[in-house]
Amino acid sequence: MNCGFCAKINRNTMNIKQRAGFFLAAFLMLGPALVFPQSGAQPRINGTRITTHLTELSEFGKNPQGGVSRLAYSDADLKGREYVIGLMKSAGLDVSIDTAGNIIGRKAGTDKSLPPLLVGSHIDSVPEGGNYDGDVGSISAIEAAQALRDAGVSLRHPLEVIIFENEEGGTIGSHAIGTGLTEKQLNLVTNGGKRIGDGIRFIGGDPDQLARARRKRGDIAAYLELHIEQGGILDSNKINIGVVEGIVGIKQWEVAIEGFANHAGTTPMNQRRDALLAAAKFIESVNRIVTATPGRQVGTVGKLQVQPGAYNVIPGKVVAGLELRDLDEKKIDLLFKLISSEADEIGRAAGTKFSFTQTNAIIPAPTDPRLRTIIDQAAKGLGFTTRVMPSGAGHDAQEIAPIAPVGMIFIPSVGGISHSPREYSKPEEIANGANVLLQVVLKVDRASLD
Ligand code: HGY
Ligand code: MN
Ligand code: MN
Repeated sequence: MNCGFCAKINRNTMNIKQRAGFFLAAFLMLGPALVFPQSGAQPRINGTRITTHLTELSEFGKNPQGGVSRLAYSDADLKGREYVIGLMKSAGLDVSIDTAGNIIGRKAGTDKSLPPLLVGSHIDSVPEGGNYDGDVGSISAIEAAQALRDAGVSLRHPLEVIIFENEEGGTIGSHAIGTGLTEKQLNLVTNGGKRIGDGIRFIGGDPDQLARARRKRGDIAAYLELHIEQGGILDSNKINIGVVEGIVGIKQWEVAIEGFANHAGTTPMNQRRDALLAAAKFIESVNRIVTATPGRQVGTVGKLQVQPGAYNVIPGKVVAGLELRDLDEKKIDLLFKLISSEADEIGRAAGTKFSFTQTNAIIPAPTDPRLRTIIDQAAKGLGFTTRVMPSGAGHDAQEIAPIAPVGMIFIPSVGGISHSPREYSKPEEIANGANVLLQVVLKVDRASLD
């Protein structure tokens, strides 16, 4: 052994007590190496490789603003999926697509009795999205598998790198695995214009066999996801790593406002039943009610379709999209009650009628406290500063939370910008997050959670 500590010891002169002390000290010093019985070198993330892969992935669905429009079930999505499948294969993973269309890259573990450890994220984007939301976690999860392979490290658990399909259209792929998709969800039309059921078939899944994609409690040892924060807390406070304590619940409604389409030149102002005017009052009321209630909840009307949509016709019908988010589901339900009862009043006063159809309900999900501790310790062990924080954005992790322990690692988003082509995270911060992810995988693999 060639180290300063050993050089000071003259073993020939040690008595039994001294020898025991020597071996204990040596064990403490070498502990980290000794607990990798299958390992060669200590695995490390290659940050340059992550940057290269992120840049290559950004070609699929590239838009002129510098971001991507890689909507789920589009041709760009399909091409991006082929690209990550190639990376997974290079990392030595056996790739398959489950019946929900999720991509799974698997590496067997050394202990056949253990369930898999899952790491991953998504590569679909919102319309005119950025190059980091989902991509960072997906590419970093593949990089973690590659780093383990490069270092010759085998895990006890099977490792599954998972790229969930259609995260941005309602965490569809992870929902299929966690609690299962309903017929109603399969019939919804996504931002890209396809029925979800048809989209799943388009990317290689089988919507008639979704039960085969479901997993139950005990089937997954843990799910870990690295993601950009998408807010500005880490960046503005110069904190390296966010330890996510929970992910907000998200409820969405399609709001139909029925008025009466009539001639815009001949109908007097006091005889109109203008659906768009009612919609405008509704949008203002959502903002006012959500803002006036104490707490961190948010509410948005982010979608509006006006019919028939002409300069010279009073709008006869509007379809709006309402979304409410909070860590407490009861808060969301209370806000919805206030909003819908004010909508009734607006409707009555404007001669219009509001009706609400709930299109999505993602329940809030706390992360696993043991994983929070492991993430925090792993980050600090690598010399990073941490902050425990909630996630205002939805994530696939919350769909897996009902059936398995989940943990999420955040890295800073510069300026807190996301769902925008201007979304950006620095390469070194991405590499930091990926190294934390890798260390957490190793720690969870060694210790198991239960
Ligand atoms: O909408 C969300 O919060 C997520 O980015 N899918
Ligand atoms: Mn997103
Ligand atoms: Mn995301």
